[in-house]
Amino acid sequence: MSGAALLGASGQAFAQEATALPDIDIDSEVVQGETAAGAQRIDRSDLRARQSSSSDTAKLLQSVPGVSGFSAGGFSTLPVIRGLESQRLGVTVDGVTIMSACPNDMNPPLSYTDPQTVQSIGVITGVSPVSSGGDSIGGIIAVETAPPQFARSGETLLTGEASAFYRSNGDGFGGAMSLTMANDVLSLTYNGSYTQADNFEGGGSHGTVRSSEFAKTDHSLNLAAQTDIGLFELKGGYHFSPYEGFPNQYMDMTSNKSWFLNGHYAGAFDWGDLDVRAHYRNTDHEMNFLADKGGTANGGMPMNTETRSAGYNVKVDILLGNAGTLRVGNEFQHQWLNDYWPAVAGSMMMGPDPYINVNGAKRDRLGTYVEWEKNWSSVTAIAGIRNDQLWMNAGEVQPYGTGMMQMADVMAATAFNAASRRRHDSNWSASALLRYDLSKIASLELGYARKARSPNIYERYTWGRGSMSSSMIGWFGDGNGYVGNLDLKPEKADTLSATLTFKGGGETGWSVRISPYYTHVTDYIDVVKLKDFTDMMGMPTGFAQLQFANQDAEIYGIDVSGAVPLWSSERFGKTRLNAKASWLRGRNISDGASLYHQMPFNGSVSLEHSLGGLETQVQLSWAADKDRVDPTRNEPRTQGYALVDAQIAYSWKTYRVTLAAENLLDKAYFAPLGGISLGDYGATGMLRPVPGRGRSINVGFGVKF
Ligand SMILES: [Cu+2]
Repeated sequence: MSGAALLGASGQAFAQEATALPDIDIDSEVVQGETAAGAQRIDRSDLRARQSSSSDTAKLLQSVPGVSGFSAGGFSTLPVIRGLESQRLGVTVDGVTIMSACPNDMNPPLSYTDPQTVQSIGVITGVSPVSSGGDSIGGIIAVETAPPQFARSGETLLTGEASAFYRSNGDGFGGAMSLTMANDVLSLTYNGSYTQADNFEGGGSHGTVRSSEFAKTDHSLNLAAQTDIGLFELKGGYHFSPYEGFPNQYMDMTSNKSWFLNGHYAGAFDWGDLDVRAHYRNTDHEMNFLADKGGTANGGMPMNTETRSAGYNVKVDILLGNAGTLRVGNEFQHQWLNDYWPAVAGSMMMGPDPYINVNGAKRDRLGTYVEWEKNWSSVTAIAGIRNDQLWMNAGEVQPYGTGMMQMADVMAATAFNAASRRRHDSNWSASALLRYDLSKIASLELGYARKARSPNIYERYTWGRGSMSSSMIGWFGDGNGYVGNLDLKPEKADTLSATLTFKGGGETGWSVRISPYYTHVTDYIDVVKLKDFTDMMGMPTGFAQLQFANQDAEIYGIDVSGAVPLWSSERFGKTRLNAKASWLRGRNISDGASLYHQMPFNGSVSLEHSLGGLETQVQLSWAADKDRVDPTRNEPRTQGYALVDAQIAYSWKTYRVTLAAENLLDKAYFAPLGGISLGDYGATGMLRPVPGRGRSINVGFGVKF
């Protein structure tokens, strides 16, 4: 099985699966199999164990060593892998890339998923094969929903899963249902989920974190046909979020509607495999102020984004016998984006015309790759080369008006409209991976990749220079203003990564995994400061206006994880200890300072016990002081902390109940990548980082049928 295929593989045996003990120790899980890519997997049973604690798929991902996240709205955390944030990662849902459609990246790909209905998540933190995606320089996150199930010939199948949860902190609740009806040829699956929460309470005396409420619902229908020539799937879905507060943004999401249609064909032939996907997505996104930021009684500040994307993805695996497998792929993705801010009646600043932030921007990408994979008895090699052609363009823009207060935007719009905005990038990538089984218990994975990513629409085409207009741009949660840059070049990253794995005792045995890495990025899209913002008295506000700019950067670090069974007996059950730790340094070589939002040393230790249907887990996680910060963005330092989580779950027959205490000791802390609490700032005038969640008692219930 290839690295890419491994990411796509899902638990086919889902329907037949007994109520297995949930496998919570994903920290130490190394997916075995003939792969050199070292994918780590969070499977359905892991998600089932933790779905009552979070509706944010990206948050659950942080149990994988090397994965962290920029805090955002309640289901929109932006994943970070080894210091590279979401824009730089290859994130797919059912094999499809979802383009961000908001100047604050409020609707990232994982916000369209719900942990309750996700089947599995594959994560590659190190070097990945070129077949796993282009236009990214960091790791890979591949979310899969359940594959279609079929009945045996002459039978019909009706199967599914339902779940519900309640979280005391923020009064969160939700539920989900999956239902499959099938015969031996056709299979129809419905997936639906709903989740909502009020503002959560910070730990200790931190009080309510304003603008942290949310609600959303996701539905999908998948029709599949199993035929002589392969599997056909047609899947459509709808997502709606009526509100999602963003504690670390000036704006909140007040509506996000998105629907999609995906077609998929997979066929296995004598000569190899053929996999074809076609996809379309339509998203309408609206921002304004929720109550904590002043509401919309006087119009607020409406901001609208519309995105349409469409594309295809063809992958052919050609079996070469003793010479291995040749993989050839071609994909095209079209994105169209409009971003405009309607005038507010009676406002001096926001009128009389609509502000046109991005006018019909287009970002088209054609990717092509060739990859070769070969397995020997103890060695697997994957090597590939890839080209991505990027074509981008955007129309003319306009400020709110031509008044004195709007002069900075008037001049910026004139300059932007006079400039040539058509861009073309030709990005070459290559990667080589080697997996070597050194002995029965030890294996070594080595990888080198050069990968490239072109700027996104907001990095290239936002233009406003006013303090207000530029403060609306940016997904960094830092309160600063961001200005796009037409001169940006694509980022090019050279990455070396290695993983040494020791493992013994089979499925429930011990393991140690040590993964060092080094990445050098040429033309890393960071920022330079244009000016400090000042208040009416001319005093600096602590926020700055920044412009995206190419710089050079390097990130190096090490992820270590392991697990060991402590005892196992019929009478006393099984006990297991898991641990992980991550350390990294991210440096902007051009200005010598730290890169923004790099995690300090952090880790966790957990103890699990299972006896019959009863499972107990206690986890201690910690992060050290964050004292390496990016001075250009006025990034706050955060203090080290340790948190205790505990969970008890009981499964019988097809039922399962969980009771969990998150942040059991109600520790007050600030997440190192939490950003600035702007919702609180607006209400209290006090500037602080976003407090971490205080204690929450979470209960969950699930049933399979
Ligand atoms: Cu938004």
